[in-house]
Amino acid sequence: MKSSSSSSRGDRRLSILSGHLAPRTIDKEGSGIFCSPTSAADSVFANVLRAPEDPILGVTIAYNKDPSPVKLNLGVGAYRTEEGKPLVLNVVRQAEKLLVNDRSRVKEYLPIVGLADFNKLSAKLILGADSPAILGNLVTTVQCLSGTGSLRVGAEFLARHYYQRTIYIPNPTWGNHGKIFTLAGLTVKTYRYYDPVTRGLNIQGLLEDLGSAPSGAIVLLHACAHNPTGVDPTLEQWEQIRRLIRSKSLLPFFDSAYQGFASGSLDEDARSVRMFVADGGECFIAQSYAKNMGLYGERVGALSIVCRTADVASRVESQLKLVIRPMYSNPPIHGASIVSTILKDRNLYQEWTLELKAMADRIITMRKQLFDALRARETPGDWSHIIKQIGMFTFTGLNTKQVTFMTREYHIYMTSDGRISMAGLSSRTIPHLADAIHAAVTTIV
Ligand code: PGU
Repeated sequence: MKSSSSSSRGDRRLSILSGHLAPRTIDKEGSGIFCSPTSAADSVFANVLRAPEDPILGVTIAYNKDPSPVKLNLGVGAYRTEEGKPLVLNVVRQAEKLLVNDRSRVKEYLPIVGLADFNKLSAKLILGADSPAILGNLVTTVQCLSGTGSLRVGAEFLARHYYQRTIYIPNPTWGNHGKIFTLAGLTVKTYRYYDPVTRGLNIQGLLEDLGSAPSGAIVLLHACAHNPTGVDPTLEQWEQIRRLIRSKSLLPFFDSAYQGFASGSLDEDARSVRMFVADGGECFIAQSYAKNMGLYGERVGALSIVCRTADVASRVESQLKLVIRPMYSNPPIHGASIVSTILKDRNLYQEWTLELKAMADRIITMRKQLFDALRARETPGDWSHIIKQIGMFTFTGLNTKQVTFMTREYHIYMTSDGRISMAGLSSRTIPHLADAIHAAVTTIV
């Protein structure tokens, strides 16, 4: 970059002042922008405000700064072993070895929609191998950047091609949902979901709110293991929700970030989605392999759009490409290759289901142990929701002040809404957490 002081063409420059910005000099002939010698106050970004940390990922940043040897991170939803370590699944290591040893593999660009095998296998995984929608070519699937990227691509497509701009998301929901859909250009509204009194589903409120949504509105549904509440509808309640959604021509958009993590069974956890696909109506599904294959940082996921005809599905796909191409051109190859290697090999697939079940079971064991530990301490309150809730999280009911207290006094890190990641616990750390919860609820109201 040229510096204005070193140039002899100062007379040919136009000086501008924009708001609080420092003066800049612009070459009249348009050959470039020349910055003045800098001090922090002169920066063209001097008026940029510091943004707060992310409410979920920021918890890890705070945790990393804490020197305490007893610190515990229950913020981010990431699986840990009994030893408190991140886990790379055995099948993932095996698939990676196969990939490395296969000299025919190259690092060329993938197509805009990603790896074809991966897309087909992902649709099968969520919809079922014998799904009539797949057999009839009614589904278009594109590989995206994990669950978040899949949601965003779906949202951008809807904002461009769908007549209704309003999306209803549950209250509460994963903190990023509102931001993803708003930035894509949709209007976000909420529907009642959780009842803090019963610590269960507010089915009445949910049906009322969706019942008064405008025809065609989009509805975000968590396929299973609702984040943050751990409260899922029963199959009968799903059926009620489905009937209402279809009768009002609402458009379901499933977020499936925890398939296999709720019950330990991939098919069981896909039942809600399959119920909606079986009725022949349209439906969006964002899948993530972050949790169920432990591929967090590989950013591997898929967006499937189930349409009414094969022709519509292929036209939708052609437009998805126009969404993706200017955003990130095409997705990364490695994670999707791992997933497709596992999904298409009978033995690896079988081994994956066992490893997945073991993770789900360990989480369930942690629920039981935490519940027992609180009972043993005679901690005031009914803690049965710890064993009733499903998936990676417990929505404890602890308030922000109690959470702050637990972080300050016990070095336990969690999101301020009182959500704890059960996957971050081990038999060794449960007594510490139970002591902290006991102290929090008996000290702070
Ligand atoms: N949808 C839901 C419901 C989620 O809980 C998450 C991750 C995602 C989508 C996105 O996951 P991807 O990694 O993009 O596949 N939620 C976790 C992870 C941390 C975060 O907020 O991204 C959580 O702790 O809530």
